[in-house]
Amino acid sequence: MSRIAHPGLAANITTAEHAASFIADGMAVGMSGFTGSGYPKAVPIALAAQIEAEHAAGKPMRLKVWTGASTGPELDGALARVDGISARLPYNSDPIAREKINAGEMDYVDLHLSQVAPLAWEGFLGQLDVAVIEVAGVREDGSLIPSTSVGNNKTWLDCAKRVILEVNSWQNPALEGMHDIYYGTALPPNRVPIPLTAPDQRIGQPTLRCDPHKVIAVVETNAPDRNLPFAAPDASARAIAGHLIEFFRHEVGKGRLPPSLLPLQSGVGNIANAVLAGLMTAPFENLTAYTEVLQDGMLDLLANGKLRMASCTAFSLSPVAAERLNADLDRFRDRILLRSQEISNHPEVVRRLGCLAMNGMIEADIYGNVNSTHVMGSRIQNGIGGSGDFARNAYISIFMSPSTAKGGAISAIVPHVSHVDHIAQDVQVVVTEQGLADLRGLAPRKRAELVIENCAHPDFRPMLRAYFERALAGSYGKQTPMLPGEALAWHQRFIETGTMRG
Ligand code: 0RQ
Repeated sequence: MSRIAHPGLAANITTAEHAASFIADGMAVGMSGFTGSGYPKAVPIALAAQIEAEHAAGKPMRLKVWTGASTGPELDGALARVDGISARLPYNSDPIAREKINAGEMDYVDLHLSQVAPLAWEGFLGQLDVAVIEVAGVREDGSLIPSTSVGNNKTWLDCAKRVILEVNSWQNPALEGMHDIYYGTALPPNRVPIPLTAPDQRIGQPTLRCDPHKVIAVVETNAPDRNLPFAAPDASARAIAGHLIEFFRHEVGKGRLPPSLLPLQSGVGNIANAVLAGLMTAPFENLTAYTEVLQDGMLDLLANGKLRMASCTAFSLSPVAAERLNADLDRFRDRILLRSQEISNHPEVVRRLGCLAMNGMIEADIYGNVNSTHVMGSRIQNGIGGSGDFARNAYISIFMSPSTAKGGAISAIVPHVSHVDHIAQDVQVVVTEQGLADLRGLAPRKRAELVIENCAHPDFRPMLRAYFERALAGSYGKQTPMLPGEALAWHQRFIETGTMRG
């Protein structure tokens, strides 16, 4: 049975190649997609072929590509490989695009994910020419059934001059009804409170609005989302999870957290997933999640009943977990809500609900400033994603990482971060496999002692102590002791010698 119940849109069905031919050099294209879910699978590949042909004919063709967050190899990978992206926002984890960005060949605008839609509405990002949006179906009235991510789809559909739809019949029809799309946002001075006071509350409608007159092409696909598998939690990830769960137990004991905790936010990556796995056997029941992505670990928590419900903007599931969810969607559909990313990550809502924000990091410094994005201060890894949306507004803001990287050559605890994403005020707890530093309410010198003693790897701890003592003695000021000439010497040493070890 056709997934396209609107007669006008059904008459617009065409090939991916024809749809792609509407996109021209210099255009800004808003694509669906968020952490490997719900991105268009056919038009970007056809577009890449078109770009390659244009380049072969000596003609320029590069696009500005806007998405929800990361996508799949058929989108970022395909377009980056043919040098088809001049500028990319707001989050990328594709290795080919990453190389182009780090080679200085592609502009990358790394934004807080909650802010992308408002920036577009405000006109600060410029004109959006075309939206290319994957949906699970089209209703008779022309409204769209979203697929496995919502991301910025509502905004791209509203702002774009023209729309191309991909209707993916691989997506489970039971997705219909799982989404909550809120149309109550307005720009200042007319902005009103977001009326959401609980993670499971619905404040919008299940479908996306779309003006059928803007739709220039509809392409039918049948292709899976392509998320990457997670690594099984190693000893280090399990230790991090253990420290964090012990911390939550302690906070419940002190009466600072309820026994069912507060809505969980868990970031991307293997460590975040391992922490969720750790919650499977932890003594907390009736958990909720108000988060950005629903990972394998959260699906397991939903399946075993520990997690009552999860609100997110996208699935970020391994292929095995995606198949599992797809095969058993009826079991989960009333307990998962997918929202637009300006709502899933909304600072006002995160603050109101009191989320427990748990995000990965590249490195933290002794004062608790956190670098989530840049290796050695200049090479982008992924992007800030939603970590800043949650960290600043969380009830407790937690950052976690193994204490070393690259086989022990790099310390994740450093004298000074080589790039700052989260200032010390936004970082309350730092966790490594070595231990946990609860920095709430502490002044900088106390924070430094705790981070060094609890979180640094024993191989690097003496070096950090020695630096801190020299800084205490020789610093220009004593509030946040620092030796500017030495503060980034560890990174410089790594760049020159391949190790931070002295
Ligand atoms: O590189 O793959 O080349 O070996 O960084 O590191 O240890 O696999 O950790 O998967 O948890 O990711 C911060 C990147 C951690 C992630 C980051 C290298 C390491 C490896 C990955 P290789 P791991 P994770 C909401 C929240 C920002 C977005 C965010 C991230 C690679 O958590 O992107 O939080 N966060 N969003 O070797 C040099 C160091 C390093 C280092 C790690 N100190 N120095 N390299 N690496 N630490 C969700 C969304 O926003 C979508």
